[in-house]
Amino acid sequence: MAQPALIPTCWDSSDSDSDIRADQRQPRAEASSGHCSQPGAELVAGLSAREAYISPKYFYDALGSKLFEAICDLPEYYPTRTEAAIYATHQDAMAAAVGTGCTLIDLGAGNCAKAASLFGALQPRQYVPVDISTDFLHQSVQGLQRRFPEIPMQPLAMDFSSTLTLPPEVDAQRRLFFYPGSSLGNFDPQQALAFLRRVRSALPSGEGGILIGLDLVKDTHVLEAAYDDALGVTAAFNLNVLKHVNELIGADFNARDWRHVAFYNARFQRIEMHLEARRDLIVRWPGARRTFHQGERIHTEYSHKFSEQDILGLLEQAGFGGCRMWFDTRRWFAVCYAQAR
Ligand code: AVI
Repeated sequence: MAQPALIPTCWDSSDSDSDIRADQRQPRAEASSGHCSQPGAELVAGLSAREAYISPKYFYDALGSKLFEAICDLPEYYPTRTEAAIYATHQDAMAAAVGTGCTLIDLGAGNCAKAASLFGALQPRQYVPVDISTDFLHQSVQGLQRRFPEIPMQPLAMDFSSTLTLPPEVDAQRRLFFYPGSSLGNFDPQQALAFLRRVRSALPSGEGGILIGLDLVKDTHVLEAAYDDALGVTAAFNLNVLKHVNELIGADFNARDWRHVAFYNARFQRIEMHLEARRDLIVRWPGARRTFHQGERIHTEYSHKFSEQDILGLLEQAGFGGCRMWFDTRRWFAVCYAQAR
């Protein structure tokens, strides 16, 4: 899920530098939604909130995208290779369920590798990789088009988390939305449902569907190791967001003052990632500053984990039916195909 570096445009500034007092702080907002149109305003709102937060979309500057690729290679981070094994093992059964000749719409395509691994089985009539990162997308598609000259490709650079209005170049027939990687888990449950409903409304009734990869609930030690690896790559990925925020809004975070915290919250079935202040400190950005006390945290990401029932319930509520699921041998990860009802 590569995302572009965002450019600071504006921030909510006060006339003078002032500490943010508890009674002035905003309520906790949904961490993974970009509900402010400007990154500066959104970041300042998050840093000024009573419980500070930074949306996980700010992980993905150039270095963050490389660190995420490195995470996918870590021995502890099982989701990427587990999902790939499910596609390798079950692609014929998936093609039998989906049928060949679909319009394959790949949400958050990145390097397009997961979708490409299914081209042989699915034989799509058109491939539509969608990603917010224009340069990365066009580079990936160029290489892919050379390997698969017979498949028409229509890359779309857009932020599909806010809209799924597709241009007329995207074939309306037999659309299959592909959403791998358990990225749905980075939304809050209500946002996840709203997102699936948007996907559903981009499909005509009774035609087309979604193929989605989701990480399953499992042993806490396995989950926590995946988000707190021995080499500290996930810690670097989390801390890198501070460097990116400094670039975006001119803040003066020092990554050395913060520690990576990741734990499984069983009540909400989610990994939570935070950055915790190592000492009392002040962070400044143009127009404001904030005191963080030792041990105070900035929330950076949720990664929800699902049961089979959660997946079926979510898809059902979003207007999908006829679900088929495939698993790896340990049942750590699920790939689900569901049709538009
Ligand atoms: C992109 N997303 C599905 C990853 C996840 O597992 O939630 C992001 C990630 N965060 C830390 N490690 C990986």
